[in-house]
Amino acid sequence: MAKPFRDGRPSVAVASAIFAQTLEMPDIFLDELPLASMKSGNEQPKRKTQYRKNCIGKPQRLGGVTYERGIGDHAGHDFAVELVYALKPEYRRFVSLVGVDDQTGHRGSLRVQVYVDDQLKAKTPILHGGQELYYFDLELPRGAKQLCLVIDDAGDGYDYDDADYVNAGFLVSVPHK
Ligand SMILES: [Ca+2]
Repeated sequence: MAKPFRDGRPSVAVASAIFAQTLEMPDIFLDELPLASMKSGNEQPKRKTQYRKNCIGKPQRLGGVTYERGIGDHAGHDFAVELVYALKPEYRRFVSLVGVDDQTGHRGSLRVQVYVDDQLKAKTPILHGGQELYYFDLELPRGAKQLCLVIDDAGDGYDYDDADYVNAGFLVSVPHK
């Protein structure tokens, strides 16, 4: 079984939801934290990030697996959607499984980038509905102030670009290696 890397490089892609079951759970979940800010172009007034649901308020499902914890959102039309979280000193790592929600019926395509204090730390390839998932596991630099998740439509329009971040959040201690 491959192990997710621990050193902050762009994360490994995973092909199977079974792999996801072996991943480390965060100590603090994104779905229990407030958004520090959000940028979503001119859709700002009507956009709403979903907590413990996909972007239309249904259970989050990736690769046939339903996840209880996570956030759901949607790529924007010709603009990137940015979700910003404030970091606390005790946060050591950010982890998240990312993919296109199963409700799209294998449609949709998107990319996710992770920035820490405006510096790109990790990014997915183009993720397609019903296909690959991606796992972020990155070290947070000491003193980092904010984490920003950026979703874009992968350049082909935003239809069915339903992004799930599941088992997503922060670990507050360094794991044994
Ligand atoms: Ca797309």
